Amino acid sequence: EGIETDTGTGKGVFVGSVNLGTTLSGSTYSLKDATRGGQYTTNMANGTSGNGTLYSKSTDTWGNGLASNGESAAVDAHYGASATWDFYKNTFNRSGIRNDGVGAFSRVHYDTNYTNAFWDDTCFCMTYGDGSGNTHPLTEIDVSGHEMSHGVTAATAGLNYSGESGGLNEATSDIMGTMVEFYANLPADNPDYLIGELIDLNGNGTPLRYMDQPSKDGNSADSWSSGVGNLDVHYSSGVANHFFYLLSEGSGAKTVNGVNYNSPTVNNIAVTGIGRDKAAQIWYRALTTYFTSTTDYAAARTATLSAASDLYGANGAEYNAVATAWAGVNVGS
Ligand code: ASN
Ligand code: ZN
Ligand code: CA
Repeated sequence: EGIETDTGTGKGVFVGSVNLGTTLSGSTYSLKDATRGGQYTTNMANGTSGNGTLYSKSTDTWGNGLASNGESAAVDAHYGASATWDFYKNTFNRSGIRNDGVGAFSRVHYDTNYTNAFWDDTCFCMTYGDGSGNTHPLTEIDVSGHEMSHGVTAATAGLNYSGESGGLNEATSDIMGTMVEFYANLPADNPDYLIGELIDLNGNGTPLRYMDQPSKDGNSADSWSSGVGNLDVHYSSGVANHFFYLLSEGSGAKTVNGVNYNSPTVNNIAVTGIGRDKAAQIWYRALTTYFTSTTDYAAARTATLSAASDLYGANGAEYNAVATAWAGVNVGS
């Protein structure tokens, strides 16, 4: 019996109706994508150990958009992995998380009432819980991009997950997760500079994090101060998330894709954005060329300036915008 690469269709909880990379083996279709390093998606069926069971069936139509249909979260996860693969390949010519052509697999329905998602370098896999009440899975696309970007950071800079380097590690995941969301540009998930705006982890409709003004979450830092490295890494990340927003879009009030932002700066420093695509190139080059396990905010400033100089010229508009955006979050020379 033959094995062939196919294109299935699915309807996820958050991605809406999408095409999926699948495999037909004999008369059985599975969520396994040979075109992207063999990435596949498995069902943990509320378990917490092992690799789960590959999603397989006799038709190539998956999920119905409702969380009550267990395939719907699998559609989100499988599509999120494919969008993350395509984003890194087409934006940075990076072939997979380790740039070795090997795809990661994704596990859904991990545990019961599990309100998190995580990357694990050991299994080289992505895992999603079903959220509180097992009714709203954590499978939004910016979460997929966030978690898999932890794998990219581990394979490159290796930023230690504590102190200021930990904040930079988390921010790298928020930045690249957001870029994956913009790359996918799904009608069902309007791209924005908010993290996890659809999964409702807070239970009141608010996102987990806000890149334009991180303090809106009640915990994150908008700008650098000497104690910022003592915060949880998901809050010290605010400094770099804010830097990235400012570098992309500039300071003050702005509407992007119908979403209103307001990004204040230290001392009302005016920042003119260079666009998210150039900002992402600068961040990725800094991450993969200059950041190390112990990079702190001052070193991240130097690294991103070097990256901007490499990519767009010394003392060009992009270089100067990097300097101004860091000044706007109180990271100076
Ligand atoms: N979802 C969390 C994160 O990526 C998991 C963790 O604590 N690392 O930050
Ligand atoms: Zn993270
Ligand atoms: Ca988002």
